[in-house]
Amino acid sequence: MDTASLIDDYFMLDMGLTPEERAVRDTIRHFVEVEVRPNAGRWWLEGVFPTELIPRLADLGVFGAMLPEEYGGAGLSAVGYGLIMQELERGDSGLRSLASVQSSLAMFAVYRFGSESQKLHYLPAMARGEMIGCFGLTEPDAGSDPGAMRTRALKTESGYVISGAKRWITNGNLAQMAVVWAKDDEGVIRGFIVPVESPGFRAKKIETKASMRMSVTSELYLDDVEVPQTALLPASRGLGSPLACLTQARYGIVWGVVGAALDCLAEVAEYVKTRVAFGRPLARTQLIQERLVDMLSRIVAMQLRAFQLGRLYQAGTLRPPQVSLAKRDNARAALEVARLAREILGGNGISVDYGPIRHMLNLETVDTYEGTYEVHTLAVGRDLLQENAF
Ligand code: TGC
Ligand code: FAD
Repeated sequence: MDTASLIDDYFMLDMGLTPEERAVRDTIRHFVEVEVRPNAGRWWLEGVFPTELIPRLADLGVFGAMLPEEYGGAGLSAVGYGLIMQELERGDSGLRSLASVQSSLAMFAVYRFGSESQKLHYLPAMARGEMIGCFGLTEPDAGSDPGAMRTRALKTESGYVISGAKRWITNGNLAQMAVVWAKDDEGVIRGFIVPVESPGFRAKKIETKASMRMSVTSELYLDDVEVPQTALLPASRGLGSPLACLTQARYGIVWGVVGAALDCLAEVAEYVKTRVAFGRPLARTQLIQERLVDMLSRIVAMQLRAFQLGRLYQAGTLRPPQVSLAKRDNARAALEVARLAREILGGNGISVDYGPIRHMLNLETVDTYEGTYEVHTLAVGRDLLQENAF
């Protein structure tokens, strides 16, 4: 077997996939290889998301892939969805982020907590990529502890008036609709669908990022935004509602980061075969081999976690703390793989002509968002010991 095939599937997990899962993975992989990888470095440096990819991603069935067909989804398995995330993140974490937020956060929030008319109005249009969503939970002063949010949705005769600010919101300036989490008059967290053209709503792109540069990240300002009663996601109630959405997105991240790590290892494995130092290729050097094997070992562990999580998801037995442990460990392992890859590339490693520095800087975000390493450590600690140490 060639090096590239060995890297992709050292433990032959492919044999556990259905023909549909393999087909979806291969289709997205081809798309990313041809349309994304050659341009990713440039897009990342320019700090733009190539919006022309959105209809292409929709045509490939990426958005809401797990949702039922009546809502525009493909009814894909959890493993199939995970493989889509893996292949997108092989291209760039920012590409996977756009898809994660659209599918697992915005669409999932409507699917899980919305009324039937909200589902029929939003989900098919979002699956077609005609409408992009964002998910406003984090605030300038409430990130790890979203229960401390200050955004308020006060009841009026005809609906609600929402005031507050959200920060670090993926897709904020690309979106046509925002799922905004706010406390009602009783202090209970509820979800609202806010069209971005609503008077008083403003999104401002954050321009200073040295990570996730291909992803659009924004601040949202809501200055007395009036929304009708029909904007409320009626089944949302309490912090558990946004957290249920996060579990979906974290599941996707567990798979996604495998793609970034695979891309890093594949690139350096080819590089060391031809890069000569001290009269021989780096590949014939023990310390270099050890590093590559360490990277492979981390990737295999990441893949095993992702596959088993997918099986638990499909069996209906997945518990949020299991997702926490896998998100924590896969994001950190991918970051370590990317750092090793960058190092092995030497001076070339700091150029976006090669993938690892871009993946490495992106993965600093992935390690932080959707719950930091520490937050997930404490979530698992609480599960293990039944003691809350937050
Ligand atoms: P806690 O008492 O634990 O929970 C409150 C209620 O929620 C339930 N719950 C969950 N439900 C579903 N999934 C989960 N993962 C859940 N975790 C908890 C829980 O059972 C409880 O329900 P009930 O009925 O008893 O009320 O709440 P806490 O205040 O102690 O907080 C727990 C903590 C710290 C783990 C939570 O606040 C947390 O996860 N913080 C991290 C915040 C975070 O991850 N933010 C992410 C923002 S979105 C984002 O980053 C998008 S990036 C996307 C991209 O670009 O790809
Ligand atoms: P803080 O909560 O201020 O934490 C700072 C540090 O303190 C962290 O290291 C943390 O682990 C540590 N810490 C906090 N509490 C404890 C404790 N009890 N014990 C030990 N250590 C602790 N949010 C959204 O709602 N929607 C999005 O679409 C979105 N997209 C994002 C995109 C990007 C590029 C980024 C960077 C963030 C995004 N986020 C989004 C926000 C993200 O989820 C938060 O940044 C993250 O949850 C951490 O919150 P914080 O930045 O406020 O850090």
